[in-house]
Amino acid sequence: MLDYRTAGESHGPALTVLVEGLPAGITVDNAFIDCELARRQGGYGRGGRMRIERDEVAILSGVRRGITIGSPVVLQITNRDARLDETPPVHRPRPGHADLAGSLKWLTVDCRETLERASARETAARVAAGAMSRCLLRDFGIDAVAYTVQIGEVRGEFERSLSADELRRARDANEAYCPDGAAAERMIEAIRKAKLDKDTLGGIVEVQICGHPPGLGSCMRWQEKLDGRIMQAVGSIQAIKGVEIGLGLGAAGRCGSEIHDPIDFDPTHRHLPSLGFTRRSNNAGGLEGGMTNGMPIVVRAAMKPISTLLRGMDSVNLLTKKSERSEYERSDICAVPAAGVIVENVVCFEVARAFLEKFGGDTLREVRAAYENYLAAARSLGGGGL
Ligand code: EPS
Repeated sequence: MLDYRTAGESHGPALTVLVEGLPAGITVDNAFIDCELARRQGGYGRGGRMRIERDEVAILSGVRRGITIGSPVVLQITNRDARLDETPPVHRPRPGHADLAGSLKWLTVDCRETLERASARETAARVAAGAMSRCLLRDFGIDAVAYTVQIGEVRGEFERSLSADELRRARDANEAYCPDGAAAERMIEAIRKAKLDKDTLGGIVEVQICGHPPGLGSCMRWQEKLDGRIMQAVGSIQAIKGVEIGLGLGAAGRCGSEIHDPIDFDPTHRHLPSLGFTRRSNNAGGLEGGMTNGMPIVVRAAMKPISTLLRGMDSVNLLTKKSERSEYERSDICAVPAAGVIVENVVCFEVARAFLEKFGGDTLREVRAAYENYLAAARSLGGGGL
């Protein structure tokens, strides 16, 4: 099974990620992985750390002459700000960060022991794994694009049905990573204001995946439901507090007749991975019964504001149990644009895992044969020239 594990502390020597289960024969696009890492470092509102780091991936195993050979892949991202042993102790936990919960869990008065691993620095490794999995997905025409929908109270308004390329172009034209350029300016202004107020801002990002076939995931075992897996993957990203698929929470107060997506068949689409079944809307976000239905997968995530505040918050000193303001460590004001990059790549990894569960083989050649075999069988289903 395709899987990954990350290791590394925020100020340790490096972050690593072990990716297991990739078939042999995938062409690894290092430049693409590095580009995703650079995008994650960017976006308006990032702090001083991102001026120090220059995240690039070193491939330590599993790849020969740029092509996977079926063995475990280890990716490494070196930390330039590597000074773990020299970092000072932290005794005043920041509300919202892992500081207090981790100190109580690991029986320590030094929050540093937890925060180094809890830090969102770890998401660089997850992006590297996701981008690696996309080297496979891209071979099958599966594409993904994520963008900022909201920062603070500023919401972007834009056409969601634009092509992935159009969305990417509009998104990449500003530092809020929002396809609505006018809203992006107001988002950036809101981040500037939060900085002056010594405060932080959260927001909402959305990802769309397209080009995948139906039938990824399963309704047979709860562990195989792709919606559940995606929600876990996204919900486990640092600072993410809400995950929605399709209409999400918005479906709860509406009638079934209003929100379910009517089914049509368009023979001119039958050569596409969706096999010709089209939907008049996509409120399900491409997932029904824990399986892809051929429509784009649409996932939204809500990120809380960064928990390290320059102005601090009421807290307690763990050494004295006396009330004090929380610790301030150099931090970001807003990392919502970066969250879009992370969500895009972690969702891709889950899609790649489900893809290989259905079409997996030792080599890319076998995966392709299984994929094409499935599409041919699915197209020959039923009557009416399907
Ligand atoms: C983070 C604190 C900051 C962020 C960091 C997440 O790091 P530092 O304490 O070194 O300034 O910059 O994010 C990253 C390093 C990153 O690569 O995204 C935290 O406490 O979660």
